[in-house]
Amino acid sequence: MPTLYYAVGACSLAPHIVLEWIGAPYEAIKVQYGSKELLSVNPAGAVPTLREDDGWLLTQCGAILEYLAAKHPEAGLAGGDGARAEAETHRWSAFFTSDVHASFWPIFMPFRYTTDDSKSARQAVVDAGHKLAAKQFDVLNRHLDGRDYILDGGRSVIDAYSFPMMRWAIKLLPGGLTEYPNVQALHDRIADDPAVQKVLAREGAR
Ligand SMILES: N[C@@H](CCC(=O)N[C@@H](CS)C(=O)NCC(=O)O)C(=O)O
Repeated sequence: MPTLYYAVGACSLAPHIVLEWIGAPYEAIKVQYGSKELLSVNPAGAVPTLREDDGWLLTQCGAILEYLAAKHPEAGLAGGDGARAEAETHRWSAFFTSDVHASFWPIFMPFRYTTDDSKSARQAVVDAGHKLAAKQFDVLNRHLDGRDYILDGGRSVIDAYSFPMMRWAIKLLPGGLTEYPNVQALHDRIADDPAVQKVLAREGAR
């Protein structure tokens, strides 16, 4: 049975949702950043980390999501078949890892992006993060025009990947998702899913 190490409301929410969608047995362990338990499975001290019964450890959210989709083809969460569908999955996985997630780092942890510890310098970093995140949600909003899900093959691991980030946007961006109605609609579609509500309740995520 796979074990997922997660932190409340973090990007690890995505594989947590996917494990629930798949419906096979799994264990989910809540960890604190910087804890010995987390460092013992991921020297980067980051979530998510997935451990299989034979001890194999997989880190990086996008890799975990694509692995789970490939391991459980019966769940139909890969976003479609064929070389182009696979490339689209990699493309959007990279978008969430490198473009969207990265735009939140200056907002969550401005001190990592400036050696000036004045309030105004830190606020400038947060503001830059807001701008960068807005650009990424605009890209996603345009892509979602006329679509229910991100990939052509229907609901996929990539929609799960978008979910924690849409939640961060609602809480942390000055206008939330109001300027991105297609993104808000995707958020609401996923949030309405009973499996997603179950995971949010288990995590105690607000
Ligand atoms: N590129 C990694 C980033 C993982 C990551 O940074 N996760 C955050 C939570 S959303 C974390 O664990 N942060 C703790 C830290 O950076 O100290 C991935 O996609 O898995």
